[in-house]
Formats: sequence, C-alpha cells, structure tokens
Amino acid sequence: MMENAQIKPAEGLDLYERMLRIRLLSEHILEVYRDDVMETPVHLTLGQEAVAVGVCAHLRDEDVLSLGHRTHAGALAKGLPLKSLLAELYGRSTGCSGSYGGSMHVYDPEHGIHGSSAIVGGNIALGVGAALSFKLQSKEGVAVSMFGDGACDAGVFWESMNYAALAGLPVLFLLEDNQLSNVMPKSKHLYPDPRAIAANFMPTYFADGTDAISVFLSAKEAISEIRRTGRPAFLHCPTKRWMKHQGVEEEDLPFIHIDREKDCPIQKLESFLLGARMATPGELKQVRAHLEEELEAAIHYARQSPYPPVQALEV
Ligand SMILES: Cc1ncc(C[n+]2csc(CCOP(=O)(O)OP(=O)(O)O)c2C)c(N)n1
Ligand SMILES: [Mg+2]
Repeated sequence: MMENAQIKPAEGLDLYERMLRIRLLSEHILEVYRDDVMETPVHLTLGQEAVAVGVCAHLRDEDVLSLGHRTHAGALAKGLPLKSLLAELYGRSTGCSGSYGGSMHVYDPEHGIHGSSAIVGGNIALGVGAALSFKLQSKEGVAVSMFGDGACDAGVFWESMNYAALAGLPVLFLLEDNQLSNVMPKSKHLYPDPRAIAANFMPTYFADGTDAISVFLSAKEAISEIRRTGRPAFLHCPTKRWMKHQGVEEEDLPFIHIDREKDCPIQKLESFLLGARMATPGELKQVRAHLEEELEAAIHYARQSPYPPVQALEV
C-alpha cells in the first residue's frame, strides 16, 4: 500500500504531526500518571494513532465525531486543542468538559465533538443521530461513529446500521478493531465478521489500522462516497493495542504480540515519508520540536489552571 500511495507531501506531514501530537500526550501521561495528578481513568491510544488521524484528515470542523471511552486520539485528530484536553485530564476548570468529564467524556462542539460515551456501543447511535440531524436540516456534513470490536457485540451496533441504511444517513461506521474487549480476544466475544455483516447494509472499506496512509486512502474513498450519496459506509481498521485496557501498564496478555518497531504507525509513516522523499529528516525533527514546545505550553497551562470552585457543585 505504502509504495503507491497517492498522497501529497503536505498531507503526509499533517498525518505525521497529528499522530505525533497524540503519541507525545500518551508519553506525558505515562510519565506523570502514577503521581495521581490525573484523577481520571485513562484508556491510552498508544499504537492506535493511525486510525483516528487517517480518518479525521478528511473531516471538517462541522463534521461530527462520536467517540466512546478511548477518546484521546480521536479528539486530538478532530481538532480538540491539546491544552484543553490536558487541562481536562488534570481536572481543571479550563478543561474541555470543565473538569467534570475526564478522559472518557470530552466535549468540543466547535470541532464537532458533542460529547463521548463510556457506554460501550452507545456512541454508535449518537453518531447516527448527528447524521439524522444533518439530513433533517439539509446541512452538508458527515458523522463518524468510532467504536471498537467490543461494541460490535452490542445490539445498538446492528440497530444503528439498520436505521442508517433505511433512512439513508451520512454516517461512517468506523471500527477501530484492536481485537480486544478489555482482556477478551475477539475470537471469544464476537462470532461474525462485522464487515461481512455491514456489507448487507452499506458499502464497506478496509484499511491496515497501523498504517496511516492505508487508513487515509480508504477513508478518503469512504467519506467521499458518503458525501456524494448521503448514505452510510463502514470502514474496518484492524490495529494493535499496546497497553492494558486502562491505565499505564503495558499489555501482557500471552496471546498478544506487539513489535513496537514494526507495528508503530509513526515509524511506518516516517520511513515512508523519508523513503519517498516527501520529507527530510530535518523537517520531521522540526515537527517534533514544535510539538514538544506545544506540549510544554499545554502542561504549563493545565497546571496553572484553577480547579473548579466548590460552589460549582451546588445545583
Ligand atoms: C454497555 C457496557 N458494557 C460493558 C462496559 C465495560 N467495558 C468498558 S470498555 C470495554 C471493552 C470495549 O472494547 P472495545 O469496544 O473493543 O473498545 P476498546 O477498549 O478495545 O477500544 C468494556 C466491556 C461498558 N463500559 N459499557
Ligand atoms: Mg477493542
């Protein structure tokens, strides 16, 4: 896939920047989380950055992204400012949800994030609702429901695809398939192949979820088809979860095999951009330096921000 990629250098660099921003945030969380400065459960997206970034590259601010419990990659890729997410993780009133949401409940309507849901599968229907709203208001817009393989076990997955297909709604069903539902492998929790089932309702697409270019190209096709027809589509992206389901410990399930070099979406993109002479090592270094500065500023902003006042708890 990578060799023949039809992608412009600026698009490639943009994917790189967005993925690295997410990665640096994860690394910061790994550094400080054990000090209890972030009193929120965190579901890290280490190793999974390419899925959100490859899809969101084709979305506009007014398009909607409906997220579940694993929010960081999607939220940042869609445009939630880093400092706003970081302040939320630090429990400060300047956070994107005013400190009341934490990692699983992010909110940024300006960038098409109307909340996220920790009810596994629940957010699939919320994305369909956003697509219905676009249709009823004759607004251009695409909604993306991003969910995991675990969510495919839930009835709402089927109900949402059924209604979206029946009503003809502009929604992308984005399956970020890390092949785990908490500690349970997909083979133990999901009988059918979700893409084969989705094919009864809508066109389906596939991408290697550890490869940003693969996701970018498949998402481009899927989203342009949705914009053209106003109808739903399904995109399946197998990927790998590097960490335990929740928290800052590395995955240690005996049946999971991660090669942090081969499976790293950022390293893959780096090699591609350099190999195709779409970027120089200096340019990639510059991107990293700029992101490190941005992160430092965001950490400072978050730590300087006030906790919400006690009065805010009064109804
Ligand atoms: C309705 C519901 N059932 C169970 C849970 C507990 N739970 C939280 S995350 C999770 C696993 C979800 O797996 P998946 O949808 O594949 O997402 P991933 O964590 O892999 O990104 C479960 C079972 C929940 N939050 N909501
Ligand atoms: Mg999963």
